[in-house]
Amino acid sequence: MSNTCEKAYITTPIYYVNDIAHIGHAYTTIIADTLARYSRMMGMETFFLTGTDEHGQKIEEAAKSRNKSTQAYADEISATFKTLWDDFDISYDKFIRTTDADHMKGVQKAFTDMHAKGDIYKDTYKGHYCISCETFFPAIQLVDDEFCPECGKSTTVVEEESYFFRLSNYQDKLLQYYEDNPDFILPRSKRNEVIRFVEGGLTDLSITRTSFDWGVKLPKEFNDPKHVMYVWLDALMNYLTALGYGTDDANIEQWPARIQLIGKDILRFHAIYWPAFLMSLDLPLPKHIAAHGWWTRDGEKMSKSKGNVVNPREVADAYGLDNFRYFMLREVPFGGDGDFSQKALIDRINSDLGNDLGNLMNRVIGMSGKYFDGKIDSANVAKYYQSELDEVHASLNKLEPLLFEMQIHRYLEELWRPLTVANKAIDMYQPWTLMKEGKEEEAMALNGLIAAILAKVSIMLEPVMPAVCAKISKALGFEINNDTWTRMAKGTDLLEPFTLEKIDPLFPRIEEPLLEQMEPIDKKESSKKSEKKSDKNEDKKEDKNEAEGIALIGIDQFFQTSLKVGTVVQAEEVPKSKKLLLLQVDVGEDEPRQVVAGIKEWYSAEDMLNTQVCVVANLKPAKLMGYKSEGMLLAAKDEDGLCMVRPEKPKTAGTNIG
Ligand code: ME8
Repeated sequence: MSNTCEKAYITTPIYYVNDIAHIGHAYTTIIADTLARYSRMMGMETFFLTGTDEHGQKIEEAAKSRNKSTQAYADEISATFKTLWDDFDISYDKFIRTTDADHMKGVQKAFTDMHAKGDIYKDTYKGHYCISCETFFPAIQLVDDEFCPECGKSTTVVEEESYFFRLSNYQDKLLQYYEDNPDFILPRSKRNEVIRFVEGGLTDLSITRTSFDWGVKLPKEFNDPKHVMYVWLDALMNYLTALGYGTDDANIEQWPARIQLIGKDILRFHAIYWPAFLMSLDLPLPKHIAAHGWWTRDGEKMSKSKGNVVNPREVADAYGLDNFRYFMLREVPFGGDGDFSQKALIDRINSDLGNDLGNLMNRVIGMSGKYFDGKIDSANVAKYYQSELDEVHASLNKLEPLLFEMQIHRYLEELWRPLTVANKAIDMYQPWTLMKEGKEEEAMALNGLIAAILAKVSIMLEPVMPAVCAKISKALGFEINNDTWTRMAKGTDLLEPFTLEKIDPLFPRIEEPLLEQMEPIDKKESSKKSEKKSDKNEDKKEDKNEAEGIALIGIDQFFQTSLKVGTVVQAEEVPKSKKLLLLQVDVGEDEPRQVVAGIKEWYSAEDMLNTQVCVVANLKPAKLMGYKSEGMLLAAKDEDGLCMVRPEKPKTAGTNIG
């Protein structure tokens, strides 16, 4: 029985077929799969879309370099994605390919409709094009006048006749939309980036190419056969054509999407171009565009040339698919970057899964087997353990919003609380003591409590770890479905009396990395090796840093921090605070930033006014004593007190430091 009939259309990006899938692709797909599974469990009409993006120069060139026809090459790589998702039991409802005939028809219809609306015109385009990113960049954005600012590869100058989409017409409408729908872009920290970009001014978008022909042709009525569609127009439209847009409209009522998952690399396309296209087509916008962060491997960017790309199939085969899913979703706050290492994965498996969940299952199997022939009866749980039940239900009630606000790591964190309650209850009430004291009813109720907690947790964990949770629920004599979700996870029902089935340990302990060739260079190893280096000074420096606990970072990690010169244009005390000053700091933007600084013990508001400071300008905003703080000031503090770090000579507000 379903208690809701809302629709949930959930999408992943469609992946380029220029390469096979790695853990980044698996991450996006696993998050989407988790959301789709949860939506189905709660009775929503769910449609989950994934697929492959197969047009464009990049694919044409990848095929050529392998001496294959472009279509044959696209077929081959697309199939590797599909097989991987099938082997991973990804619960997609449709796998779309942009070479599907229906998709191409839909893209042509969109082109015709946008043109009829007056949003498409023909002109000449001259610009620097990056084939790898399939994007034009203005000259000022290029690195050393030539290289792509996104991927660093060489760009080519392209001058060609092109059709343009009037993106500039949508600048105000987009800004209004972001303002009216603060949750459109998740996480919210990413929203500001997009707003700033749009505020910077949108130029019209070139949406056709004549320099190659592996793409969707213009509709016949345009009589312009040398043009093919820009891959991003083609690709973004997949979210609509998958529902039948432009052909049979079979599932079109699924639109708008509830959540469109993407990596942060393609946020601009999804949060600016895509809504503008939809506005032009008079269609509603998706509820959320959710952008996750980037996975690295042992701290380094993954790339084929470095040979450090993590193959998701290899990891899942070695460590278990569900364990891999849990690790990816638990390890990184959504939106943040994550690092893959076998050590981190093993820690999660042994600790969260083995110690907390698996061990609890073993304990309840052991206790019920020893004292009650495996029988479990929940009749008296509430009589003896109401406060534990209340605690468990309070945690469970917090979960659902966390999932749909894309705080999946917090969802899992909160879901672990009931397990702590259960483990604590066993330690505190000690079933063996209860039995010795002849309190059988109480001991049985304790078993009932533990089994019920395991059942409730397994229901809510099922979307993340479907196979493991199926094993748990089978052992506990129930099935995970909309009915049990409603009664036991959302509601307070406990398990019907049942006989516990013995199962093998769910998470055998892992003592060492299971994938030899993936073994990261161990720190000790690297310092051993470095002893052999002739440059001993270099070694000493490294050793010193390590001894002082200073982690070494690469220059690109340093440049992830935006440091700017700021001028304090207003300063006052935060009422009732001994430590805080409220500053307005000009960092060269339209408006000064508000910064709450804990410096009042050393600087008065007057001291700070009209002085220059160094500001960390890309920190997530935080609230301090109810005041929003949009940056941090650099200062140095020792036993003599604190002093601000300032430019030696006055500098224009907003000047970059680095
Ligand atoms: O961009 N960490 O396709 P793509 C995390 N075809 N996620 C990663 C990742 C990493 N290291 N590497 C890739 C395209 N991803 C277009 C999309 S949609 C209309 C068209 C994930 O094959 C992440 O989701 O380059 C990213 O957005 C996606 O793969 C890009 O896949």
